Amino acid sequence: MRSLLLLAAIGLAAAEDGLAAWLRYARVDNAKACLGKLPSSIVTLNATKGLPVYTAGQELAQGIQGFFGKKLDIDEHDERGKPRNNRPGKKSNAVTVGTVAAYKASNPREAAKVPELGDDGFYLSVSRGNALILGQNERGALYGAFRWLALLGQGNCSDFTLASTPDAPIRWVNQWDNLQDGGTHGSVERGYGGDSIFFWDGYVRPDLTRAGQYARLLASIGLNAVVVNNVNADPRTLTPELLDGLARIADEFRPYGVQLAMALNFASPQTLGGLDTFDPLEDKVQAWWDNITNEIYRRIPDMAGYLVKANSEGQPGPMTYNRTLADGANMFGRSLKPHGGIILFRAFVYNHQTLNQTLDWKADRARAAVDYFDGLDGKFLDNVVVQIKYGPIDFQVREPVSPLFAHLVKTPTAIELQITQEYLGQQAHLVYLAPMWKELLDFDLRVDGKESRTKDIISGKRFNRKLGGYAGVVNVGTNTTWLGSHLAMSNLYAYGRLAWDPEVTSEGILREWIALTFSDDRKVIDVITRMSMLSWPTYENYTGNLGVQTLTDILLGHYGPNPGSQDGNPWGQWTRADSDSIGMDRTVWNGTGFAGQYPPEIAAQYEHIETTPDNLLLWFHHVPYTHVLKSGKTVIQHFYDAHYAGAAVAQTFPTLWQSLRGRRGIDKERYEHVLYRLNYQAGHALVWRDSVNNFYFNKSSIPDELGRVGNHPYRIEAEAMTLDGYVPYDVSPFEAASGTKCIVTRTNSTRATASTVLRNVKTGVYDVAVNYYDVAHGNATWELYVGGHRVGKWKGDHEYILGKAPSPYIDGQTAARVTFRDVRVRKGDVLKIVGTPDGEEPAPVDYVSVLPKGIVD
Ligand code: GCV
Repeated sequence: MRSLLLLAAIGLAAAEDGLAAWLRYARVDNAKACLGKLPSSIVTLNATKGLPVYTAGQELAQGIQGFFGKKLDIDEHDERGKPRNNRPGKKSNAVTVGTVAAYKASNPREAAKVPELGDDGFYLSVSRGNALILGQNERGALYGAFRWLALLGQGNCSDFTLASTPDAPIRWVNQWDNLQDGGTHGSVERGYGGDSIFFWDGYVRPDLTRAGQYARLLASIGLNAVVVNNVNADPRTLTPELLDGLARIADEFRPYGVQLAMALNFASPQTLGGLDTFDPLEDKVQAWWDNITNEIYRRIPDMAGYLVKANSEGQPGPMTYNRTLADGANMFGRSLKPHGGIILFRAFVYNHQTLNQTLDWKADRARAAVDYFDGLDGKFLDNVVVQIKYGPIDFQVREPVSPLFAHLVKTPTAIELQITQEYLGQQAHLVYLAPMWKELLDFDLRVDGKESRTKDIISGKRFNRKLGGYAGVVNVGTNTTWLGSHLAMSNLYAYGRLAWDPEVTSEGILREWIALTFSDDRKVIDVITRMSMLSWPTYENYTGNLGVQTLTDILLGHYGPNPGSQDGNPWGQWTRADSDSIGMDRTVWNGTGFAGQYPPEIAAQYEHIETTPDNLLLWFHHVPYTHVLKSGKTVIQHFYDAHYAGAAVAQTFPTLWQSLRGRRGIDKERYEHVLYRLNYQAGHALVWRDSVNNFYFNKSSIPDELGRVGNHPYRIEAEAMTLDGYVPYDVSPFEAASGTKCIVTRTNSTRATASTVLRNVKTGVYDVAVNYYDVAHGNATWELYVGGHRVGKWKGDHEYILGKAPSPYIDGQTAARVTFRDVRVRKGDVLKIVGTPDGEEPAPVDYVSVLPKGIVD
């Protein structure tokens, strides 16, 4: 008790590890004010243990107890409305939860007043201590219960009535989980939150507790299916042992109304089945898929369906046999049809080996989806849905909406969003993505000259289609934070909320998520909202402007800066930057013709520089660096300014976060976790800023009008210091090091020092920043001394802490900064860095900045 009082006194909540995410059910601030308005019992209508209505009852009990400290009994009623557990039914003050059908059976007169609900929809009516939560189906009831709990958790216990049906039937999650660690890019491809929660060592994990907890989170935001394995699918997924394991995962999902779906390898009939072909038009291939599909449904009768990546990035597909993508997709459609399953067939089809930038000005990966699907609209079976990445390339910081959405009029489509931040900071940078998704969903493609917003195309409204919706690549892992960072979970929350209702605002979603994840303390909500709403434009500013794409290392981890890696390879994420000009000419009159893939009004807009928005200029046009934007700046000056502006905003994030220390809901564990990442982000934003600016300054030779680029008066380059055991090292790419060089220890067992006399520094108090490289496969130690005093010591352990793609190279992926505040420095002091290498990490140092108060460089 004493320690509790103490915790309350110092304002720190008990430590939290993030596992419960937004379902913490923590006590609300005005709990007392709500007590009189709450029901006294829960009545579940025709609930079966292990199915969603039963779960809804449990969640309501748990939630109300957590939020308000009020314990409710659950009275289970059967299909005729009779109490099952022999407790007399409560006459008043109850929350009743069930399906509309069950309610009709027991209460036909009242049920007639319930409005018509669509699939998965719910009706929620709260009035004077009574609540009625009805689902169009079982999971609809659970969605309704979670919605009410989300409101209660924000201290909203007022009376209201709400009927809500999701905007689209497909609200799926894609996990890119490999069966084995060391599969494509580790245990979860592009996953930054640890190993797969489903698979280990080639099998389904024996303990699937996390799978159930994951389903709970997903159901609470209205998501209804999970593709559990990587789209780069392993044919072994279809072996009997794995199928038995998948059935166990489906069992964990079922109480939450979440269905299991699977990614398939197109060549499985050959590689696994032993056939001499996987040609989709061969009867024996169809028979093989029919048979395996029957096997799956025997084990998992409610399986949602399949997801297939074909003829893309080395994956097999129908085009291997000169068959169309529709031939391929329909083969699965036929097998699934008798079971009511659907096939999501990806539009991410392109050849990453043949595009040639030098020989062909018109070559363009962005064209691939529309080109490959050309002529196929109307040729797909009615249980085939084409899953389209939001942009034509690959989850970049800014892309125009894929034009394929406008071409498939008779074919249902789903938008593929990426919650895992592959090109967007990999959860080590705060980037709240809802504002970007909203822009994409709201975009009007003007098909046939009529309003045709992406959200209305995928929901089926625009072209009168029944199927369609959302697929979110989430890639959670075994980390208790799920995604690798507490703040990144706002993206998962937003994904679910938008897939249910794309009209909700990015900020509204955020405020709700913060209240449930941390607390409804006004300042907590305001500060996290402010940081998060700034974060996408900030990230865009320091990573890739004017539609040039995220200028990351596309050949390695997709994480740090490496603008040069975009060009000169067949991956087709080109910028075509040379010494005078930059950008992809995608016009019809002179370029790749991609602009012409849009309906006429949009095509005309993108065809001309004057009507192309600045933020997509370099996506559509190749222009000189001196081209003047609508803003009045030149392209190159915009680059410089945006990178300085973005990095400057990132410096404010740690300070904003620190202002929340000790506030309600900001426990020590999460506080430190978030602060560590925001500090790291602030440092890495400077790495991004300088790398990209140096790269284009070097290419264009056009100086920054404000004289900042290449001019860093507070820096001491490590290679210019007195070295003992350290040697200079040429960093590649050159722009990832200040002055193109860093220092590394002579051998991987040499303890080394770099020192310098601070002759030009006036005596005073400074922030001292050290830029270094934290590479994988080693745990080097650095110590910083000023005037004989040790200022600090740190380790090269980001690979264990940050979750981002690990890299063994000294480059923009591994460049990092550590800052020591308020260091007393006397003119003439010796500044010394002692590096102790470990493993493959040679304690690399780039530079030291001795910064007067208020300056960051
Ligand atoms: C699963 C990008 C990613 C790949 C991913 C691919 C896809 O290229 O880098 O890791 O593969 O997209 O979406 O299929």
